[in-house]
Amino acid sequence: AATFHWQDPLDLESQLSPAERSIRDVAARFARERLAPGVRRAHREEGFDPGLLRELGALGFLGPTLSGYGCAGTGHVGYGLMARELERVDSAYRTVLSVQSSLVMYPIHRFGSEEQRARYLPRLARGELIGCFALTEPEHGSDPGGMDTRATPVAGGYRLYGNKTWITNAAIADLCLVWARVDGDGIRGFLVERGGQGLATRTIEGKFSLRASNTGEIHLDGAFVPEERVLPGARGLGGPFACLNQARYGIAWGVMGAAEACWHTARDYTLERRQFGRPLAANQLVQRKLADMQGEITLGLQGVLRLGRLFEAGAGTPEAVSLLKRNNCGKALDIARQARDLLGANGISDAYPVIRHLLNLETVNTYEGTHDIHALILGRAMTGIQAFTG
Ligand code: TGC
Ligand code: FAD
Repeated sequence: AATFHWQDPLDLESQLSPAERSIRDVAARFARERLAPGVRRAHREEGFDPGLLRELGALGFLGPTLSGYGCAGTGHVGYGLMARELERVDSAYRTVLSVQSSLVMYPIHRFGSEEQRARYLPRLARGELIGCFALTEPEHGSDPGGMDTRATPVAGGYRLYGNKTWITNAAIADLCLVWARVDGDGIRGFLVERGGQGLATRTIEGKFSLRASNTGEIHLDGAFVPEERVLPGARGLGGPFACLNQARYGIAWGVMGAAEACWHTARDYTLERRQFGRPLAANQLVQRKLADMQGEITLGLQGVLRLGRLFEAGAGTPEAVSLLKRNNCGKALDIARQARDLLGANGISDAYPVIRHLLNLETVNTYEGTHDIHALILGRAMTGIQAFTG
């Protein structure tokens, strides 16, 4: 007779190939042994160790779905499984994976020249170079199409003027992919190497969320970018949005890992903790909350698995990505809030991972398109009416 596993009610495990299970096992072990022991301190001290990139690179986790140039060439489901395991420890670690792989390596692979690919991808894949993706500006978050950053043509290239903010890895990146407007030529992607004049970065301090990740500002005051450092294949907003499709897909997997960590913690805690002479888990209200978590996580995982298979068949769509980025982030945030409640006072202590996940998920629900922006993307696809601008 078939056996019911409470952690995996629809048997996700049997839907993975042996190669995918082995990627998952490597990621889970790395997350458990290398990341988990230091995460509380990293969160408290807002610490990020750039050496982590080299370790991820050594595992073949950077740009994993890309082929050639030292990239592993795994499938989309394998990438999703990595994201889930890293985010089971902390969203900051999955963020590193997303930015380097989907937002920096992917555009160079897809839109870059052969010279750009050869120059950057192998070192990015090994984690020797750290990249960042600079789209958001102080006055343009959800509407990047209104960006103010300009690239002015000069002899041999361009000079960049403008400010980017809320950029993951800004202050530690060796290579910044800056999206800027060229008058008469639309939005283009510029590979800005650190070290030149006119580029300054600053860490944003005092975040209550994603504290184990570096987030910063980029100030461009005439930074020179030679013509050969402009991505030749990207024109218009379709360039950055193509990268976001990849990253949002990984996020939809990743947040399920954070949600699972909260669910399992809440289950263990309510089995152990006794009030009114019996375990908290003996109360119907508590069991209902645990069942809600189990249901949403199980469905969310099946959703991203299906989307990964669609991508692998060349049939993934941006709208399907929006559906699962939105659903899974929103559900993960709800689950973290419920889990925090079930832990009572202990729920606000970093002796347990729940409050950290809850705080992190507030960011993840916002970046890469907020929950409501994804609703509007889906609303437009359903009705044919765009409601972004009223
Ligand atoms: P819209 O008119 O819809 O489109 C403009 C052009 O872009 C194309 N396009 C897409 N192409 C590929 N994939 C997609 N998902 C695409 N969405 C749009 C579209 O076909 C069009 O092309 P063309 O050739 O016709 O010009 O543009 P809009 O200005 O109306 O934008 C609509 C909206 C609101 C959906 C869009 O601006 C949006 O998604 N806003 C959210 C902004 C966002 O997600 N920012 C993320 C910044 S990066 C980040 O947060 C990293 S966090 C770190 C981590 O990931 O871990
Ligand atoms: P706003 O766009 O000002 O939105 C504020 C509120 O208004 C939201 O609730 C939104 O849903 C709502 N809203 C906006 N427009 C509408 C509308 N038309 N209808 C209804 N509601 C609307 N960006 C990068 O480019 N690169 C990065 O690496 C990066 N990393 C990040 C890391 C962190 C820790 C954080 C917090 C953000 C990061 N971001 C990054 C920025 C992120 O993508 C933006 O914060 C996000 O796109 C939202 O933009 P905003 O913060 O300006 O909010």
